[in-house]
Amino acid sequence: MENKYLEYIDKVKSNINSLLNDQIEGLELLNNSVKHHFRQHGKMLRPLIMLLISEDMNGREDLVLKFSTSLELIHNYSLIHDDLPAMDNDDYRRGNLTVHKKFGQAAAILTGDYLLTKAFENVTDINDIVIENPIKYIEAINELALNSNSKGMLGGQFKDLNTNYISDYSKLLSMYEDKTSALFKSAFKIPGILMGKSKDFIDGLDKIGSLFGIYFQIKDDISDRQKDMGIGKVTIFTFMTEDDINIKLESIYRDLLIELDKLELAKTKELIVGLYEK
Ligand code: GRG
Repeated sequence: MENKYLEYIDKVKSNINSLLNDQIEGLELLNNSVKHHFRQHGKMLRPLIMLLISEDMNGREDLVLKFSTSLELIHNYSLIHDDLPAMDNDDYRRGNLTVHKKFGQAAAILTGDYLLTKAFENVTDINDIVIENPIKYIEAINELALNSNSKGMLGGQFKDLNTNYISDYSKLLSMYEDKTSALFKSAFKIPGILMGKSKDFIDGLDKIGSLFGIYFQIKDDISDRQKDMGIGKVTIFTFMTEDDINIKLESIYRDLLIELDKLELAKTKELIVGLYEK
């Protein structure tokens, strides 16, 4: 991985470590569960994308670091909740026991809630930054909230629960767009919002987030195919043959690169090409 990427990832990790270091008497279980979950960080794709988009536009790294840290916290909350027995019921996450397996379901629910709330505590703690355009700053927070909530990730998870709803490919896409693309949309759009880019430009970033998330989710369906079949989960394989899925993926990827070129997002494009063409 390029040094610049590692540098960005290290900055987000160090932000996360210092933010989640509340030493409150009586909350040892919370400290332990957070420490356990973050023993292994993820790929940090969402913060990395946000920081590269900002670099492509000569945005302010300090502001975007704050938002990218919060975005990664929200992503981690969703994973902890998604692993619960009432959802995906997974015993392992990133090679370690899931939070509920190690500390129980109540601790896992509350740890997820803690990360979600901490994300908004972090972006609204403005002591360490200078905000030149408070309206745009609030719009960026709103974007993060919208993409996390019922018009975004949480809504997608509810659509996923509603098996009657996913009756065809377009409904599946609408669920993927919410469940998976929404947080990526935050990654692509927030730097543009903070910089006060035009509506057309932000719409372009939204489209890129949507395409990237769907591409990412279909790839995930392909790698989890056997596991998903075993539990009868509705995925893209429910509606399409493998050949058609590959054709679809290629066309989404082509469109994604075209949109990145249109907005001259060269460094972000380089990351994506590096991820999928190696
Ligand atoms: C909203 C209550 C509530 C729960 C959240 C929406 C949700 C439940 C979970 C979504 C998690 C999920 C399965 C998303 C699909 C996308 C996906 C494969 C995420 C994994 O993301 P990576 O690969 O993970 O970026 P790392 O480990 O690298 O951070």
